[in-house]
Amino acid sequence: MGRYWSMLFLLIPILGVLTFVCAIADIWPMNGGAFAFPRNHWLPENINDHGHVIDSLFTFILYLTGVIFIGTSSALFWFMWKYDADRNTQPIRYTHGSHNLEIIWSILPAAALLFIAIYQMNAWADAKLRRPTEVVANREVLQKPFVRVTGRQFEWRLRYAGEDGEIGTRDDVHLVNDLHVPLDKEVVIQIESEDVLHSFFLPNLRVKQDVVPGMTQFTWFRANKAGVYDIVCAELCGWGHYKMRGRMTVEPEDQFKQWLAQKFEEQEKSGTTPDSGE
Ligand SMILES: [Cu+2]
Repeated sequence: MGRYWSMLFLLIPILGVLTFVCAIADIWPMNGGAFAFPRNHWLPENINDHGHVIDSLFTFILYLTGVIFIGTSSALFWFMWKYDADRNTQPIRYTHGSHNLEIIWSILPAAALLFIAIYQMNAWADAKLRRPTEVVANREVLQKPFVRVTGRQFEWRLRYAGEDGEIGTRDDVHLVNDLHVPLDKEVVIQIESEDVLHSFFLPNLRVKQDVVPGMTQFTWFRANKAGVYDIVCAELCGWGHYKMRGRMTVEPEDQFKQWLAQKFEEQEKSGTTPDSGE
């Protein structure tokens, strides 16, 4: 009887590996075809110049954990198969563990984690530490954000810098959930929270930044394909978390400027400025 159970355990690595192979090779049912369900289950289209760095890190870790997963679940199957109680004629021998094995399976994972920590350092620095710079009056300074995103239950409030390039002045444009980004241009976004923890996630740009109340943070990217994409909250932030979505429109810079000027005009005409906390 025990051998049937061991077969069940063998199914886990087989089905698991099949799922990922179908996703990576883009074949049914993990592809984006007409009858596929769920659709486009793998990574969304990457439109960030730096996105491939994140994707290859993701793939590398997936392969690494995949190999370990196959190894450990095969071993589990093998032991259940070989030492099935019904078929075991040998007398049972008790053991209190192996010192050597303990050392090996402590050192191997530690080494793997250390390797990943060092291997991803540059990608982390590019995404989180090396904010783009610009030259102002012959001095190299950190690039200013063109929009401030404020997460609150349950929407993204946006405050665009307007023509003067400064956030917090009279020509700012206030909008909700409607982020527009100039195409092929390195941009900086300022991120804040008004209430609880959120996470500002742009799946197509491979950008994800926790939004922490009381902290002002920055993220930057260069979008290289025009279109309309998702903004999602990736941190459970309350009952309405699921609907905390926005829209990101990537468009050529002149079009972006035109759009912003038009939004400013509309705002002036209506005479109302959404309450954005200041
Ligand atoms: Cu949220």
